[in-house]
Amino acid sequence: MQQTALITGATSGIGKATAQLFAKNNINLILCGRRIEKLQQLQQELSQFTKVHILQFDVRYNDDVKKAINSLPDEFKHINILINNAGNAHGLDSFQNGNIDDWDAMIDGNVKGLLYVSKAVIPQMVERNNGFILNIGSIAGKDVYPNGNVYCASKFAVNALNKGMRIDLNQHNIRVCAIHPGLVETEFSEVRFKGDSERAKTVYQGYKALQPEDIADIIYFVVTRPYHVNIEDLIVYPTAQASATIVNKNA
Ligand code: NDP
Ligand code: 8X3
Repeated sequence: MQQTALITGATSGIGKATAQLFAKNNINLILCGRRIEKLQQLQQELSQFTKVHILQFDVRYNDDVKKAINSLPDEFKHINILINNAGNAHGLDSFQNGNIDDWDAMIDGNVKGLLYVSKAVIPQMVERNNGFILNIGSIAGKDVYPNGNVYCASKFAVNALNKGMRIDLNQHNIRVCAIHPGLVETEFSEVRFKGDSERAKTVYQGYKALQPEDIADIIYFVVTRPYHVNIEDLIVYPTAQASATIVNKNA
């Protein structure tokens, strides 16, 4: 049967690479994000391979999330795979110097946004007794690093929600998985450092960081296992990274 995947944060990085790989494997796509022009470009690029529908909304606003998902045309209503990927870090400040707007953006986007989208999609999976939810966590959700405070807290929450979903959705035959990447070269650091490209570049200098396509490959592997196989939790580092704080920049 033709599968349909809804991917949040499809306008760049991991979400975009996943959309590209899914499209080439003939999975129908619902691509979500706030930047409409990026969604339109991707829709144009991928429509040669599969059916693509785009939804522009900000995951922080529950009414917008519900409206967008309720607006899906019939041929996209049946969602088999939900990729909860939208999220970012905002700032890298000590707790005492933290910025409340940054904290709100991370808690609202990375945690509440994931909840809102899941809440909008899960009922149909429960009804069908079938579905796959893949949550993008982070190594920041496994270990706290200096100045990571609220971003780490948001990803610890994703880790907990992944476990909670697994437990509660088990009776409904729904598969749930989290992937926790280390350093991936995307727009992530640009956003974290508020458009300071020079500072963002230094994060990925001196070693080979993971590329978004590396994570997309793993996502595709996980979602294409036979239905009785559920990979629960994967931590993926670049070879040069040993932990949240140890990166060998001289390899
Ligand atoms: P990018 O900045 O490249 O992509 C982030 C995506 O999330 C964009 O498509 C953005 O779309 C979307 N997004 C962010 N905030 C919102 C929002 N409020 N509403 C809707 N969409 C939103 O970064 P990555 O690809 O690296 O990040 C993807 C996920 O991977 C995130 O959850 C991140 O925390 C996680 N991660 C990243 C790692 C890394 O090193 N890069 C490592 C571990 C985890 P738009 O701006 O168009 O709305
Ligand atoms: C993104 C990876 O190490 O910047 O989640 O937190 S890190």
